[in-house]
Amino acid sequence: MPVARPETSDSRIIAHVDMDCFYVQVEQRKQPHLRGQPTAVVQYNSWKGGGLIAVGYEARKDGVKRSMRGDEAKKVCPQIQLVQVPVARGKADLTIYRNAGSEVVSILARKGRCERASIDEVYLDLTDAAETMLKETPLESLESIDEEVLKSHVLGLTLNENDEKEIVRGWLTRRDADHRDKLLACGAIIVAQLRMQVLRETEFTCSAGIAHNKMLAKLASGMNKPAQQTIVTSASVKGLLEPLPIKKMKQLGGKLGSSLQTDLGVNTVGDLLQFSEEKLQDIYGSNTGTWLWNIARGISGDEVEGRLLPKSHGSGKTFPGVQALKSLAAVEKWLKELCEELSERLQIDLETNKRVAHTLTLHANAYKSTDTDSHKKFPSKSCPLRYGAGKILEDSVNLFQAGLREFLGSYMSPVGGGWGITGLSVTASKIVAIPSGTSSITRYFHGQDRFHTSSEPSDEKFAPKDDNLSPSRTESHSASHLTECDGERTPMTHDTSTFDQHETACKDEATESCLTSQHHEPQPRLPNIDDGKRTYEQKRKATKEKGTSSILRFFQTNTCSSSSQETKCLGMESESLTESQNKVRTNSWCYNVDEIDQSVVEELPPELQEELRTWLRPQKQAKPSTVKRGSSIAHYFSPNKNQHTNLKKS
Ligand code: DCP
Repeated sequence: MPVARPETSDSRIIAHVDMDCFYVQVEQRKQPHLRGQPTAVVQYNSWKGGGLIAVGYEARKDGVKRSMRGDEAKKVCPQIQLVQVPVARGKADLTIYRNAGSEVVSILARKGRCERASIDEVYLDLTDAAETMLKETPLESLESIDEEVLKSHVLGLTLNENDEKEIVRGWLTRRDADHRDKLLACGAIIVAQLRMQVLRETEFTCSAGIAHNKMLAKLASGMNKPAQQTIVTSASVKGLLEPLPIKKMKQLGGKLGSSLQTDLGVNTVGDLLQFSEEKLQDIYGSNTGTWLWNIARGISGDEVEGRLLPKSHGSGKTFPGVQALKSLAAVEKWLKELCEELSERLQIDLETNKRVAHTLTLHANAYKSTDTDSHKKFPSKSCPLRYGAGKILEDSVNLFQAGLREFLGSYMSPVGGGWGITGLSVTASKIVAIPSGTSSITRYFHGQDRFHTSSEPSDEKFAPKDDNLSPSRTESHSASHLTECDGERTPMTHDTSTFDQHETACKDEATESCLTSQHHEPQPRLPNIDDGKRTYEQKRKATKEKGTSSILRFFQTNTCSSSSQETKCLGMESESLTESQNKVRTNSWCYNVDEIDQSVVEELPPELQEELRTWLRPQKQAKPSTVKRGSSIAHYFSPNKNQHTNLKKS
């Protein structure tokens, strides 16, 4: 459930920066003749022209929407340019978009703490930069203010059509402004500079919200698009929040929001204001009650995490209609593709960023042809991650089989048909950095020794990748540690989330369904620590000789085949656990939804995204279409800038 975090300061300056029609911009940069043309990016699946996944603003003017397929888009906008996403391994390859996002992040991170929230969204904490600017340059003495700043939308400011910019200038330079508003003004100047820098260096436009916390900044960034920025003053918070449908608030898109609607008759944030904190605490518990009371007043203490890299990696594909996979062989074939892609990305992350992932999760969408229980979902399954495409595949297949058995129930045979898979994804999460040098690996192995020999919580700081030491090879995962994820994404009490709040896989006790893990034959070999140490010593020696790319090589040399003696990463049926194995259960491997990066979800096919988003709260807030004023940036690349088509009037 959501957790209330007190504001560390009510004078923080937080920005949320969101790229405009991102994939379209990436394609337009690649193919400049598309600039200024109505353009959309479509999925690789060409059925009915392919599903639109990004729509440029010129096409939006003509009524093209993301929910359309290419054929429909052509009907409403015959001149539309449809660009197919790049394809690799029979599925969309999002590498260029991911890399383009990284380019932007590297620029935005120059002025303050930066959190990459999705493939095209970033939070910035600009408090220090704004404070410094204010100290150095009193705003009232500013002589020239950049056009881009003057075009800011200041919520709550009454504008006169004729001199909008002068009114904004007046607001920015007010002598009698309170400290918080002055900091916001500095934040607006900094964000405008950053956005212009992004444009100069990457040719991409973006929009931004500037506020005193993440929640408000995020709400504002989509209010005036494309290529504009919106400032949320303290005085405007009430007016901004009150009319907002409760379901549009982050973390209220799911069951908690539904409960507020049905149980309390709360439909807008304003409705929530009628309830006292005590009343909300009585109903939803003290943390969630306080959190609800706070968000209704625009209070949110979530910190911007300093994180420029994705929190997880995922690879997925859908198999709609007749393409549904109906045999284990077909599933394995596709899992191979997905796992190879995932493995490649893990290797790149390891090589480039010296980071390793701990957890592998398999998610699937499935149906039973003789379904009496049509609402039952295929349970997501997780296990410790072992490096190497072969091992990831092996573990994924096992996770799949365990999920399928559970999905079908005991009365149906997994091999007997009668089921179909319409979506598959594999995700690597719980990614941590390895401190440079082999000493980190040493520490890792020490941690792993403890992991296997005591019931104390393991040192999971370093990734378990050695065959003999990998928990995936040696651990059985208890019922309470492999978590079935079904339902709303809800916050947790510890601070690890990519997206402001902190979640567990399962919303509440009622919906939590934790799975018994299952080992398959052959029975597991218990960990042989000596083997592990020996292996490590060999590797250490070898890598020392090989030089500085040791970490990568180390893992690569550990990605060879798995022996038939190997323990599968899936747990055993609980009744088959030995006492010692049960003992290991206390070293939990708990899969948490907050280990999944929203950007990873966005990279999955839409059907899988939809499914996953039932337990990952929605990232995109409502984007009111009342765009009032134009943007010079928006027309930067217009083939005929003189026409100056005002996109916002569309
Ligand atoms: N995306 C996707 N599938 C979806 C939603 C989005 O593949 N169902 C991809 C394409 C988008 C990118 O993610 O370009 C970012 O998504 P946004 O929701 O931020 O939308 P856009 O950036 O396209 O447009 P906007 O300017 O409205 O933010």
